[in-house]
Amino acid sequence: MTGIDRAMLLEQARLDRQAIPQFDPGIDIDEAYRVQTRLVEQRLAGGDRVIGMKMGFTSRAKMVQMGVSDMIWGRLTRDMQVDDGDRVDVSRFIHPRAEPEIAFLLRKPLAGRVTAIEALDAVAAVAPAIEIIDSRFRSFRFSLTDVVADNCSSAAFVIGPWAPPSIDLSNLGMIFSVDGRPSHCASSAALLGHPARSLVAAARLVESHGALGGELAAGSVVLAGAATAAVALVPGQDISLEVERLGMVSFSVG
Ligand code: OOG
Ligand code: MG
Repeated sequence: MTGIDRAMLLEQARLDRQAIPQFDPGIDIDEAYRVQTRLVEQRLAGGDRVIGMKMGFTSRAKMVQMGVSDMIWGRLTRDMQVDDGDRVDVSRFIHPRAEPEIAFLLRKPLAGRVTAIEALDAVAAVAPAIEIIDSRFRSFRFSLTDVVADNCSSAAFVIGPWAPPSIDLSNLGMIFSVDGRPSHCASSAALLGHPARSLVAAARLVESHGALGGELAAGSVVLAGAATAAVALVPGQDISLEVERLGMVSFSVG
């Protein structure tokens, strides 16, 4: 199967809301990122626009839940963004899950080998965020190359109020709640010891893969990855994340 075939099957699975079996092994990680590029290009051809990047498997909780241990990244597009507090119609998805994250907004471009201090210096604002993931693969079972090709399961994201970048992100409590009851709790330190490390990795990866024009552009959004395991979404739920000092982000499941 060619890369274009894989990209078309994944896009069709998304549009049909119909999960597909895992691909046969046999592509390497670079080829998997090329499939992801093709997959997202189909959406751009329909008028969508890339607005940033998501990191995945940046916490142990996620690696353990999904049985995958390498960091991955995917593209965020404008059509994937849901307004804070909105109702999300989950009939759009196959088997959606939500997970608690932290978002960065960049004020200047970032690429290549940078220190955490340099990465944070490029940040205009930080916010609590929730990612909705929806693997196009049956039962959320995939290999590393499968999930990369599938734009890292990304389906939608919600960003809460932007806060100043001067807030110390090293150890902030994160409470992820369903219907107002805490479901998972974590510290922002669950993200590689400090969420800025996820941004450092993002800058290195875009440049080494020559993706997104080789840099995280000024104005782009970076999701640092989930701090806890993801929660399956069911209509009627209210999903919220409160991050100490950053505030609250939420949506309801319709
Ligand atoms: C892959 C996406 C991982 C994260 O935040 O770790 C991810 C998946 O779990 O299906 O988005
Ligand atoms: Mg995520």
